[in-house]
Amino acid sequence: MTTDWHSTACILCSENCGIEVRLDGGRFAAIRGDEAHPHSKGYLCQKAARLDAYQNHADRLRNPLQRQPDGTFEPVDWDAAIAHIASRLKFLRDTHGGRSIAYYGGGGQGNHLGGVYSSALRSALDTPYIYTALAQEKTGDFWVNGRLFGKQTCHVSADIEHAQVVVFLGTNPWQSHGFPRARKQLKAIEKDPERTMIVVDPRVTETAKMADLHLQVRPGGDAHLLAGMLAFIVQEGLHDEGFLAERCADVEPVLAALREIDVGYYARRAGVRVAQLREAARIIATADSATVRADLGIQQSPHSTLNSWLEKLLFLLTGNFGRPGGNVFHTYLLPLIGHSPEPGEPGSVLTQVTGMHPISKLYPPNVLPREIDTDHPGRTRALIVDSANPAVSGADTNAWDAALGKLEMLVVIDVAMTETARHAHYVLPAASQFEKAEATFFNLTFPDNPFHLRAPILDPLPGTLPEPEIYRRLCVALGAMPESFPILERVARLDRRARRLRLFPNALKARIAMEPSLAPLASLVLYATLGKALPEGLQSAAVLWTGALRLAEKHPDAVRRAGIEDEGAGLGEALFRRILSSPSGTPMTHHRYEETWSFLRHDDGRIHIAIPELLPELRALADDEPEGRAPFVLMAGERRSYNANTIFRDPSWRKTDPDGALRIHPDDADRLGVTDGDRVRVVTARGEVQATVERFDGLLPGVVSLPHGYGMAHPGEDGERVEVGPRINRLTDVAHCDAITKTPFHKAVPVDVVPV
Ligand SMILES: Nc1nc2c(c(=O)[nH]1)N[C@H]1C(S)=C(S)[C@@H](COP(=O)(O)OP(=O)(O)OC[C@H]3O[C@@H](n4cnc5c(=O)[nH]c(N)nc54)[C@H](O)[C@@H]3O)O[C@H]1N2
Ligand SMILES: Nc1nc2c(c(=O)[nH]1)N[C@H]1C(S)=C(S)[C@@H](COP(=O)(O)OP(=O)(O)OC[C@H]3O[C@@H](n4cnc5c(=O)[nH]c(N)nc54)[C@H](O)[C@@H]3O)O[C@H]1N2
Ligand code: SF4
Ligand SMILES: [Mo]
Repeated sequence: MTTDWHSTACILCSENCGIEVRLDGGRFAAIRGDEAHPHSKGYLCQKAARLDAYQNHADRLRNPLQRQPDGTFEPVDWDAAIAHIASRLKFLRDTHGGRSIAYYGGGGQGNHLGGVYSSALRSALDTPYIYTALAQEKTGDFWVNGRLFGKQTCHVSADIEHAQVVVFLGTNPWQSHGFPRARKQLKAIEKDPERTMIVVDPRVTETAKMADLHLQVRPGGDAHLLAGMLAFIVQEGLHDEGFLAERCADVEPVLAALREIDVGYYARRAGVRVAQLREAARIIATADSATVRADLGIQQSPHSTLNSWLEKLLFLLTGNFGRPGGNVFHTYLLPLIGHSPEPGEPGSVLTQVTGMHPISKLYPPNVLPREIDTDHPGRTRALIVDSANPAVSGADTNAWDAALGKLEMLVVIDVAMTETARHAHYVLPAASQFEKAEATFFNLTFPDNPFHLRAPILDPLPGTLPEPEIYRRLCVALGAMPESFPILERVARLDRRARRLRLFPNALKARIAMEPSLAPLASLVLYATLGKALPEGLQSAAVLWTGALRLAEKHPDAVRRAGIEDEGAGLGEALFRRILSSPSGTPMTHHRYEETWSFLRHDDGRIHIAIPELLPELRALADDEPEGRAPFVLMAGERRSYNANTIFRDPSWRKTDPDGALRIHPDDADRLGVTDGDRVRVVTARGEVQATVERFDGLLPGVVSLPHGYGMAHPGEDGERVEVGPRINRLTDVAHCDAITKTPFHKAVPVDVVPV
């Protein structure tokens, strides 16, 4: 065992807390929080201790695999696999057009560095289609941001640390986190008599138990609740007229719609007492500062996109934006998302079968099974999946299984043999996130925003490759780029030796001017040139250079305030060097609050409060009926102590809840004649799963809950693969989703529960 501690990060949720690992051969002998990490400062939750179950388990991939006619997989060498995949994709592109090919994923909770290079592959394949999990949860939020602030990249986060009042809307940060050192911050708010926590959740969650005020909304009732709160604020004159006049446009249509609302009726429809609704609204509107943090509870439930708008109106109408303890914009080194024009505007490419438009450049997983499983000549015929497992995580497993089976070419790039990989023609083994350079782009904080480039702490498992190298080889085999760039490589090495990139930028420009088809592949050109001149193991960091230059150019003062010093273009270089030499991460920007206004992208510099497409849906709430009565409403996908998306596949990592229990109200359990440990069938029109009962009095009667992150198959002791826990998307239906974004309504699935 080595006694050295190696700096890296936990990869199990968007926080990517800094960790230090002590190794014993290839195993993680000990893990502790990294005090030097600018974001997490030593903080960890219980899941990080189990990371060895990600790094070392029976289903790690060690070879490219090719599916045989009988459905088994045989190892093939990398060159043969790359050559065959490229020739097949080239054939499909040249015969049916690039739009017959789609890409899915590109990064999970912490591995976003490789995905950046995938844009080069998409460009070589001539496809605009990128599907990701983000487009089944956050695109409603992004779309609303585009309307309010001018661009879908104007992402908003919550300044929880400095807020007097914090509102958690459909999120349980005690389990899911979603902001730095979540449990510590929750405890600090709970203890402080000057601060108030408001939780909106149909369930008595760990977070709700700490709240000053818990609004136990009925599932799917948030649009009524939020509209009711906003209406109360406007009708009582508690909205911030000064802020609206100074900073906003199109205010009147929104105020007019809110003035019409019967607050008492909306409270009843939401399932909360009107006095409680009023109290919550009054606290938010009269606080020194208030911030709203929302997540899946309002995003993956009925009225998803409308909910995202109303959620933002809550902090906008009360003036809690762009100031300490409110909601704020933030910087990024490289953006996770882009901006898509509206359907019909130039540059918007619809999907060919369902006619779906992109939001933030992303296409929603909910339409993909229908894009594949059809005779339509424009159907998707080939799919490349990287870092995702839609056969488990996509809504409607039956639809996915059928669609994946129809593809003419499915390539899965993963560290493990997944349920999606089982359908693949080729499975390509990636080095794990501890065996290559990695980074998260989930850096969403303001006024301080850090960045953490992680160096590999282990050699790649023999037979595996990092994703940028896989993409480079595919692009070379497709004939889209040369195998090497000898001159650029030499220039990069010389420059790096002189510690400053003097000649390289112009040499790169000249090379691309000579061969303009390389421009969209610039990330891979950087990888193949500058990357080789970077310190050992950090080749994939090459693309961060452009991010650092751009960030320093856009926000020079904020970069300097983060402690990075140099002049002109040198500032970006200095930031890049700082990133390369900070194993525990580094601050990258420090802003002043008044500077948030410079992030706004509307030409008039104002927030455009009204969203014409959503006003009718807001008005229609007045006579909107709850969805049809099934015996139960299932919240399909709770975050608990021992789930972490589908990242951990080996079930031995769990200390509790080994098979992902169905939580059910005791009265309902009694009525069904079941008790703790009994097995039940959960049934919908799309399928069924079995689950173990856990009586849970924190649920409303008639509402049941199953966890996310179960149902993956893992080899048992006899080598036989066994599915562990409920594979909940057997129950969900691709069609049960938001009209604008196609985000699934996972939090309100009508089900029946039947004793076994
Ligand atoms: N432990 C753990 N943490 C995780 C993950 C994980 O798998 N495990 N996954 C990560 C990912 S990818 C994400 S996106 C986040 C998600 O993080 P969260 O959104 O916080 O997690 P969930 O538990 O899915 O849902 C949050 C809450 O919504 C409530 N809810 C259900 N229906 C409704 C409703 O109609 N209205 C309201 N207001 N609330 C409702 C649920 O009771 C639940 O407490 O978590 C991240 N963190
Ligand atoms: N019913 C229901 N469905 C849901 C949810 C829900 O609440 N309810 N939650 C949804 C949400 S919010 C999300 S974000 C999605 C998440 O679902 P997905 O987008 O499918 O992502 P993950 O489950 O994180 O899967 C990550 C995959 O990446 C692989 N991986 C890990 N490290 C690496 C690496 O370094 N390289 C490569 N190439 N692969 C790697 C893992 O082995 C795993 O197969 O699930 C969604 N599905
Ligand atoms: S799961 Fe999330 S909060 Fe917990 S240690 Fe890992 S990154 Fe941090
Ligand atoms: Mo997510």
